[in-house]
This record gives sequence, structure tokens and C-alpha cells, in this order.
Amino acid sequence: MKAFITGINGQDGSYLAEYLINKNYEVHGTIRRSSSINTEKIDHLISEHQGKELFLYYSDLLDSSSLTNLISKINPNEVYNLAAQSHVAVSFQNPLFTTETSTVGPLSLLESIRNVNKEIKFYQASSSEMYGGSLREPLDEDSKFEPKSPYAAAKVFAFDITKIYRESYNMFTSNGILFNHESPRRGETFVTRKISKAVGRIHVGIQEKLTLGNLDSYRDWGFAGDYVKGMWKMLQYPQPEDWVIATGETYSSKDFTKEAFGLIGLNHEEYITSSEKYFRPNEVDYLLGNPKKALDNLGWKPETDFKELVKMMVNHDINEAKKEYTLLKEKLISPTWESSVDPG
Ligand code: NAP
Ligand code: G4F
Repeated sequence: MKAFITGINGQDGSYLAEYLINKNYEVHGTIRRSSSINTEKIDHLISEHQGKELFLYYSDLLDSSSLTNLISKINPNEVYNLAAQSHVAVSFQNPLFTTETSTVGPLSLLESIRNVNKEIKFYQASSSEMYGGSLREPLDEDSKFEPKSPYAAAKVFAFDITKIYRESYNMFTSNGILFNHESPRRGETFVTRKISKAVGRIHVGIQEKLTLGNLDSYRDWGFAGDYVKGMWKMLQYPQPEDWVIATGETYSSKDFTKEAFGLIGLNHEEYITSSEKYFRPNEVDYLLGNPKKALDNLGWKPETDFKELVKMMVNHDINEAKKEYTLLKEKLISPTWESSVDPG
């Protein structure tokens, strides 16, 4: 079996590639060219599998010709479209880039599949952000979308076009509506990783405080390694459908902070400040998913609970902070307390 993954060097791309290689897939993945090499999340796979089970290509979702060329050349069985500008706050700063990537990108992939080989199955990385967060109830596949950011509006288009190609051309195109999922490989400017990283650095004495934005929003947080299994299961189901993947529990950013600082025996309230600079123009207040359809029909279930997730991230970041501490002591790097390019 051959899989094609866009955004293979992102959080989910790295876990999915690992999962599929373990299932004996031949995995082909795209990376967006940047001035510095950006493959740290898949370096362990590259060293072991590149040129055998793993093949990497430079491609941007905005370059439809590169996508068509790759799909024709590889002729994969499954395409997983994971690439996106995935930071909600950044989508307010870069609305056109965010929108083009998440709309033209999936549409170009769908057109390529339609023209090259309609048997190729397609997974679209849809998001719980599409719901908008005003309803304080568990959200499922029938709940209404009310996007609150350029990111979420673009994801609604991608969701719709994925469904439209399914219905119009009889193609196997599925949407995974994934609620927030985190890991030690989470980007450092998402709230959970920002917290776990700060906890690690405070623990070893190279950071003093942590500035966050709105601490009162709730998210249904799961582990990315569990969620990529759901993606694969969706494409093995007899027919293409839309699926919610979530834990069914929700916690606030404040809860996450309390749990993370608690693991190193500190009271979060003494280390956290909340600054307007990290507030968004429009906030998604509350997200709680109802994954019943996936539990009943896909045989998928979340295997990592909230406390285990926080612990996994904090333990990882304590180790990272220890390495950073050593480099600082040897004056190989200079101290940065908090990143000046953190979008919040
Ligand atoms: P991520 O870590 O930010 O990875 C996104 C990937 O997309 C990165 O490899 C990124 O490359 C690439 N990318 C960005 N713009 C691109 C472009 N124009 N062309 C080609 N590649 C591009 O995100 P993630 O957490 O793995 O999420 C994977 C997907 O699931 C995303 O579509 C996200 O919107 C969606 N999603 C995520 C969650 C979540 O909680 N994690 C929940 C629901 C849906 P660079 O590294 O070069 O930027
Ligand atoms: O970690 P976040 O940036 O994730 P957000 O906005 O929920 O989006 C993530 O999950 C979506 C699924 O629902 C994905 F589609 C999307 O790609 C991404 O992976 O923020 C979580 C919450 C927000 O309410 C935010 O306002 O945390 C709040 N927050 C408070 N202080 C902060 C901060 N968020 C960030 N990033 N940085 C802060 O300092």
C-alpha cells in the first residue's frame, strides 16, 4: 500500500508516517521548502527509512502542478491532506495565505485525484474550530458550523468541497473532524506546548514566568499519536463519511496550566500572567466533542487521558530544558526567556 501525506514534517504528519510505516506502507510525503531545514519531527524516520519505505518531496499546497505531478508519479492508494497554516491566531495576521492553503490546497488535490485516478482515497484534516465554540454541549457530525476565524472559515470550505467531490464524482473522500490533539511534537506556540515548555524551563531555572492569553477557553484535548490511528481507520471503512475524533472531556487552559505546574510541585498562579497581547480578535470559548460514531463504527478510541497527556509533554520538555541548560552553561547558546515571535 502507498500513502501520500502533505505536511509530513508537522505534528500529525510525523505520527501518521510512523504509524503507516509500521503497517508496511510505502509512505510519500511533502515538505514545504524553508531557509532552514525543518525535519526534526521526522529525522528519526529519515535516518532509518528514507529511500526504502519513506520518500520525501518539496511541494507547496499552492503549487497545484507539483501536487498533480506527484500524484501521477506515485499513484498512491491513500492521500492524507494534513498541510495547512494551522495556527488560529496567525490566521488573523495572514488571512489570505491561511485561506489559500486550506482551500485551493485540498481542491487541487481533489482535482488531481479526479483526473489521475478516482480510486485514490482522500482524507481531509478538518477541525473542531469549524464549530465556533458557542454551544456548551458535546458536538458531533450533525452539529452546526459557525466559524470564528479565517482559519476556521477556510476549513469549512475544505470540509464542504471534500463532501461535494464525494457526492458529485463518487470518490472516496472523508473528513476527520478532529478536536485539539497535542504531543511532545506539538508546535511550540500552541498553548499546551507553550505551557509544558515553560514548565520544563522553570524547573531547571532558565525561565522565570509565563505569559499567556485567554485562560478561560475550554478544549477537548487528546494525544496526536492516538488521533492519527483514527485517520487511517476512516480510510479503511467501507464507505467515505465524516467523523468526529475527540476524547469527550474538556478542560480550560487554566486547568492545563495547573496540572502541568503541579507535576513539578509549583502553584501555577505564582508563575502565570495573562496579557491582552495574546488575546484573539474572536475567541472560540468552548469545545467538547462527542466521538460516539467513531467509537461505535471505527473501533477507534482515545488511549491517553488528559493527565497522561500533560505528564508526557512535561516530562519531554523537562528533558529538553536540561539539554538547553547544559548548552547555556557552556555558553553555546544565549538565553531567550520567551519567544518574541510568539503569536499567542
Ligand atoms: P502542524 O504541525 O502545523 O503541521 C502543518 C504542516 O503543514 C507542516 O508540515 C507545515 O509545514 C505544512 N504547511 C503549511 N503551509 C503549507 C503550504 N502552503 N504548503 C505545504 N505545506 C504547508 O499541524 P498539525 O497539528 O500536524 O495538524 C495537521 C492538520 O490537521 C492541519 O491541517 C491542521 O489544520 C489540522 N488540525 C489540527 C488539529 C490539532 O489539534 N493539531 C485539530 C484539527 C485539525 P511547515 O512546517 O513548513 O510550516
Ligand atoms: O493551542 P491553541 O493555539 O489552539 P486552537 O486555537 O484551539 O487551535 C488548535 O486546535 C484546532 C482544533 O480545534 C486546530 F484546528 C488548530 O489547527 C490548532 O491545532 O489555543 C487554544 C486556546 C485558545 O482559546 C487560545 O486563545 O488557548 C488559548 N490561549 C491562551 N493563551 C493561547 C495562549 N493560545 C496560544 N496559542 N498561545 C497562548 O499564549
